[in-house]
Amino acid sequence: MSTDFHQKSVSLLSEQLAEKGIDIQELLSKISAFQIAVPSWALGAGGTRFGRFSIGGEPRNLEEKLDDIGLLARLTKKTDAVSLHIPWDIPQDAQAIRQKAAELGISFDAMNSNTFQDYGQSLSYKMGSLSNANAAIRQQAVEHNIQVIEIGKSLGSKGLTVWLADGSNFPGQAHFRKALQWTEESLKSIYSKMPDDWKLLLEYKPYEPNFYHTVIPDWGTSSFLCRQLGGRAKVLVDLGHHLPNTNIEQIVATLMHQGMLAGFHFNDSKFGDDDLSTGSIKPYQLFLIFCELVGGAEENAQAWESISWMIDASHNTKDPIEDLIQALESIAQAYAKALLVDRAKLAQCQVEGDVVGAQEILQDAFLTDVRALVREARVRSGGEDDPLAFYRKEKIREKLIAKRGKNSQASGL
Ligand code: PSV
Ligand code: MN
Ligand code: MN
Repeated sequence: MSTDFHQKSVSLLSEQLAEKGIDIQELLSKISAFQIAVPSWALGAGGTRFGRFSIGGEPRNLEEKLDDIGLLARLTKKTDAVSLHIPWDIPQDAQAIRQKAAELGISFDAMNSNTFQDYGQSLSYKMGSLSNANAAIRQQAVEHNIQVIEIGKSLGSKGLTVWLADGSNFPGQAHFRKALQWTEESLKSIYSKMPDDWKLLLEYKPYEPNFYHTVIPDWGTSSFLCRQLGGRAKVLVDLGHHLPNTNIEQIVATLMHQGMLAGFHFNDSKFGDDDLSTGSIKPYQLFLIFCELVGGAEENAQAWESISWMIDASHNTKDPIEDLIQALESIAQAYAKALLVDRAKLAQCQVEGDVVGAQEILQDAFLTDVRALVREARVRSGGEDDPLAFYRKEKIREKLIAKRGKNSQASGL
C-alpha cells in the first residue's frame, strides 16, 4: 500500500472516530504500548502425532531463537519478550543470553516447566508428575520446577507457567481427590521457592494427553489451587484449552471479577487444542474476549498491567515467522476494535433491555476496519508498515535456510 493511500485511510478513520468522540492519538498510544510475548517453541515447525514437515532455516539453538524474535520485534513492534520452555531452552551461559536479548530489546517473559515428557531424568512422568502417586516422582517434578525458577532468575524473568499433563486414561487408574491433594502440595512447595516479585501462572486443559480425566481440567480447579497457594498464583487462560463452544469471554470476566486472571496463551482452534494462528478461525470471539478485558480493566475489576500476554502456537504447515506476524496483527486488531466499543451506550442498552441496540454497538466496533490504525501505530513505533510483505521481499526465510540449513530443527514440540 502506498504511503499516501495509508495516510488517507488514517485521516478518514480519524474523522469517523472523532464523530463518535474517540481520540485517535490515545488509541494509537494504547495500541503501541500493547506487547505480546512469543514462545520459544513457536519458531520451529511443530507437528502432529502423524508427522512433522521441516520449514528449513529453523533456529538451532537459543541464540538463534532470540534472533528470530528480535526480527519479529523489529518488524512488528508488537513483541518485546520471549517465553522459554525448560529443558528445551536451557541457556549454556545465562549472562551471555541475557546480554544478547537485551541488545535485541527482548526481555524474558514467564518461564515454562516441562513435566509432560521424559528427557533423560531418572524417574518417568508416564503416570504423571506433580500429582503422581509415587512421592519420589512428585519430588523430582517439584525440583524441576525449582530449577526452572532458578534459570528464570538468572535471566530476569518474573514468572513461572505450569501446565500439567497429569490425569488418567481409564476409570480406576487414578484417585481423583488424592491426585488433586498431591498437586496442591507439590504446587505449594514450588510456590514457596518463588521470589516475592514473581507470579505463578497455572494453566488448565480439559483433555489431552489424557482422555478420561485431567487433574486440572478447568478454570475453577485452577483457581481453587491458586487460592491455596497465595496472592501471586493466578489462572492462565490458553484459548485452545476449552471444549467446543465454551464461552471463553465469560470465563475471562469471571476470573477478572475475582482478580484471578494471570494471563493468556493466544491461539485459535476449530476442535480442541489445535494451536492454530490466533484470529484465523474465530476473530469475533477474540474481539469479545478483548471487550471483557478492556471493560474489566476500565471498571477496575483487574488492572490491565497485571495481565500477561503470550502466544502459544504450533505450525505444521506455515512458516512460523509469517504465522507469528499474522497472529500479532490479529491480536492488535482485536484489541483496537475492543477499544472502539461505546461502553457507556452499551451499559445504557443493558439497563433498558435493548438487546438489538447492544448487539449493534458491539458489531459497529467489530466491523470497523482498524488495519490502518494498527499500521500507523506500528510505523510510529519504528516498525515496518507491512511486516509480512517486507519479510517476503527481503527473502528472509531463504537467507535463514542458507545460514542454518534446510533440515535444521528447533527444540520444542
Ligand atoms: C499444553 O497444551 C500447552 O498449551 C502448554 O502451555 C505447554 O506449555 C505448551 O502447550 C507447549 O507444550
Ligand atoms: Mn498453553
Ligand atoms: Mn495447549
